[in-house]
Amino acid sequence: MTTLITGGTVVNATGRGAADVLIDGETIVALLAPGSTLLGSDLVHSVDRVIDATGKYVIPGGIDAHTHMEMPFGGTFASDTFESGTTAAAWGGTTTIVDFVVQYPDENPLTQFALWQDKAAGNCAIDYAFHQILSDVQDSSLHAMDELIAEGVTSFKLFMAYKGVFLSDDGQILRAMQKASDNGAMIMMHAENGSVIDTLVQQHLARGETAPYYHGVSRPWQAEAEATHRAIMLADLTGAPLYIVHVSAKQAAEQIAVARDRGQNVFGETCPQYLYLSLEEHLGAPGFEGAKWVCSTPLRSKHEGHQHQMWNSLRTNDLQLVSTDHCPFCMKDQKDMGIGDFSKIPNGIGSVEHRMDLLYQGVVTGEITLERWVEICCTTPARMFGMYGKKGVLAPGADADVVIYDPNGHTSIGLGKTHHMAMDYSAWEGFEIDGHVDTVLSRGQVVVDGGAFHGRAGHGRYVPRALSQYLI
Ligand code: DUC
Ligand code: ZN
Ligand code: ZN
Repeated sequence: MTTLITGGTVVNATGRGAADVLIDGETIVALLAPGSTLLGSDLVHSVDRVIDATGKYVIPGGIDAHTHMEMPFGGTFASDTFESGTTAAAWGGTTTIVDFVVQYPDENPLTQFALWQDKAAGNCAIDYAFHQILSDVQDSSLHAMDELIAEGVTSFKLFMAYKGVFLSDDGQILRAMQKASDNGAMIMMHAENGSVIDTLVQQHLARGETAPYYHGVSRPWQAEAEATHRAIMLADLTGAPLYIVHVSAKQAAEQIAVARDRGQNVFGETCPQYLYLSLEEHLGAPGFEGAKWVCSTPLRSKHEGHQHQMWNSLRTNDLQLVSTDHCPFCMKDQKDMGIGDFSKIPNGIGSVEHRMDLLYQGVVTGEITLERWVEICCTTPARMFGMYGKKGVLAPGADADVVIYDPNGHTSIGLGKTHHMAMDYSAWEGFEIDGHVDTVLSRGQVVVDGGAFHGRAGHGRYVPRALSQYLI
């Protein structure tokens, strides 16, 4: 099957231009000047299928490098399965996810990896890869890191919070970092000071401050900035590369910038919720409504310049990419477990379907360029996590993961069910998007077109990843 996408403006991280994209089977074979002929024949009439992208942007498929489908967490499971979550991702122009294999203390990381492969196999509508969560790092976890790298899992998430669940202490973190500096793995860090947070949580609850708002207040920016600094110091000591996940505090972003200026291999992501949503307006919504936006790190105060700093850091490359931390829970029977005690609300927000649209708003409002949009949503995730070349770029030899984005289209994230995620609410209710995902191809297959879904569970393949292409 050959496909020609004609008439569009091709946008890569490196620039934009009028070009036609020629696809053979699953692979891009050429970017051509508009109207090109090949060996004398008119391409439009010799390919099997022509897709007209006139007036639209043609970009690499989005890569969401931080999702939690079916995650067992907070006494329940994230509500999106691999099938529903990857279908929703496709609707929103994301063609690859990197999900997290979960290992709780006493579980074997390799067994958990096999389990997650089983959960995902045959169920994904788009391609998928895995990071591995390591809790309570032990000798066995260190051995498993080498074996997992051979399986294409080249990044490991550690936690400085959630004591008794995920937390590793500084010595354990140090040992995992020493290992990573040997084998080239990327250490991903949930950087919040867990002990400080646990104490503040107990103090708020003892005062009867039980509403969702206090989730945010009990996880102050100082706890994030301090842990970020500590993680950076431990990485510096060991020489391990470090990637800070879900950065939300201005002061944490500043720590990353200082480390990078010193020449350290420290990277960071932020998420759409930290660019648009706030402690006061969302977590502080009346009654129990704020539970919709309970996630960690938490939404920050709108009065302290955090959102502004996130956009600045994305523009200046002090933060390199945007993932969602997609970890959806329904209000009914999930979030409502925390009525009367905010610490029992499962932590997470669902955004996998909206990331490309929400970040495109940064282009519309002048926060980032069109090319930077592609870079932070598609290209850098591929390079950061060892998939670039096949993923993250429109170029000969790359997988034909392509999004046709209409800058003149409109997307309403309305009240009620206007999304495809398995959630009974939307964290983005009421957002009006200037732009629209029109057509999505995953390895040459049209999976979304003209408001209809043409994909199928099982089309998505596991992507074994190389080491980060950001490192020498
Ligand atoms: N934060 C969340 O909000 N959910 C999943 C795990 C995490 O770190
Ligand atoms: Zn985390
Ligand atoms: Zn996460």
